[in-house]
Amino acid sequence: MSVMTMGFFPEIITIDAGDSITFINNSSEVHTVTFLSGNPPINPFSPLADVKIGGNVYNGTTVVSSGMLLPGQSYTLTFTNPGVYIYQCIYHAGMVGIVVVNPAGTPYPMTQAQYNQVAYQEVTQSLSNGESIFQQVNIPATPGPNGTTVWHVNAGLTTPAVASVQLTPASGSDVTGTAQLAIVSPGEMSVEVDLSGLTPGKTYQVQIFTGASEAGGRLTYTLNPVVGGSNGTGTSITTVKVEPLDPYIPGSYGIPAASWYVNVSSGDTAVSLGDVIAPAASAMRFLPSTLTIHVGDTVTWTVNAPDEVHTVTFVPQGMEIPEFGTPVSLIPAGGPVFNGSGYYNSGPLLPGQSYSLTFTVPGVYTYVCLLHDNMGMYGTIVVLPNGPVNSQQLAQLSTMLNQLSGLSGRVYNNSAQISQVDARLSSVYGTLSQMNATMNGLQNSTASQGTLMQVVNARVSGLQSTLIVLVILVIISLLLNVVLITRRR
Ligand SMILES: [Cu+2]
Repeated sequence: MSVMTMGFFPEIITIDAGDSITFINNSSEVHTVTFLSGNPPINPFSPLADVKIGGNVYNGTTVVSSGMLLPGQSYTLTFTNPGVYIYQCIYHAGMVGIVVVNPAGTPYPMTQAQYNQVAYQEVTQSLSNGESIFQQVNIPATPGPNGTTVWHVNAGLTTPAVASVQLTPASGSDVTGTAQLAIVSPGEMSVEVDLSGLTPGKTYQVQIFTGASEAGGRLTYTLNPVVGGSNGTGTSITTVKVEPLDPYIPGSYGIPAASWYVNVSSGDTAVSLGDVIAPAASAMRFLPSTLTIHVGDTVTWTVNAPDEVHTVTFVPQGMEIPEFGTPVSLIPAGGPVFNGSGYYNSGPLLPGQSYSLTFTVPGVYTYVCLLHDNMGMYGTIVVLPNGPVNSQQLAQLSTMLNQLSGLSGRVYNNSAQISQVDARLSSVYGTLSQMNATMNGLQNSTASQGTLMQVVNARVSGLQSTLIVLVILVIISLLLNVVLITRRR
């Protein structure tokens, strides 16, 4: 998989006090489900991020956290008190969701099936946004020293931090419109609000709250007001200062996937409002994935995603790819000049951070992200010699490229074989469970046969006693007959 989306789906869910929610990690990444309840954020790189905090009941005031949820794992929480609760994944800045808890007995706005539909739409939308990432890769190379070139590679890439919000009428008004949010530079967000159905000459306040439009929240940004024009429309554009999504990741500027809503009001009355839903999608790839350069050139990798951490790691032949988290994976190694062999590692690159290597030896070099190698996050640098390439060098190069494609072919074959084995195993499991079911059935039928036998036995013995009684009766009547016959004589 090359595109991954970051969010909780559905982004907003409304339940009643006493209800439970099961959060399932349906991804290849690790996540947490963490309710901070206004307490300070947890450092994603501290061990506290990985451990479960609190029980499985949330009263709205304490910190509860699932700890590290591996792919396929789930976490269930029961909500005891009405309120609007924001939760997040500690590892992925901006991965935020909302639970609205109404008093027990309040009718539900949606069924589970409807929420599933909303979740499907949100995921589909963000994944199709994600596909567009591959069209945006276009960073020009820049001149380096002594006639060399500095090339740029995106280590992962996320959809632009933008969100489009539909504003729907409230309090019986006719005011509709849209709000467009966009991070325009680190620390700056621009918001354009376009409204119609306004009273000409009237001034409307526009604000962003943290919470959910159906349940209220806390004022976060005040935007420029909108004045109704003669045709009932109006616009305002505001640039506001924003904080990083995660204070522990300074470059994490973005729009949270959920937890904001835009509120248009007249006096104290809300006349139009809408939730900001901005699930981001990331390409878990090095873009461009293959780059051809010349000896002496430099490659600079930059993490262009507010919510991801990657590494750029060259692992020499014969060495196993290190597991992320081990010291060898975390400590930068190799220095700034790549001489064609050996272990080179950027260490974890946070959002906005870069890593550069200058290549001095012609060759074909494959590198990997130690966190996302399981998703196929590999890249290749082809280093050509300077000056004209002779036919022998070209032949060597094509041999190396062939070997490389052979290797990747083998990897694909292996994974295909593994999935075949998986399929066979699951069919064996299926057969086993069928056999179990048959065995159970057999046992049941044996048991019922036993019961039948008992019934038959009981009947037979009943019949036997009846028969004995009958025989006795017959004997008695015979005797009586004999006696009568004897008397008649
Ligand atoms: Cu990565």
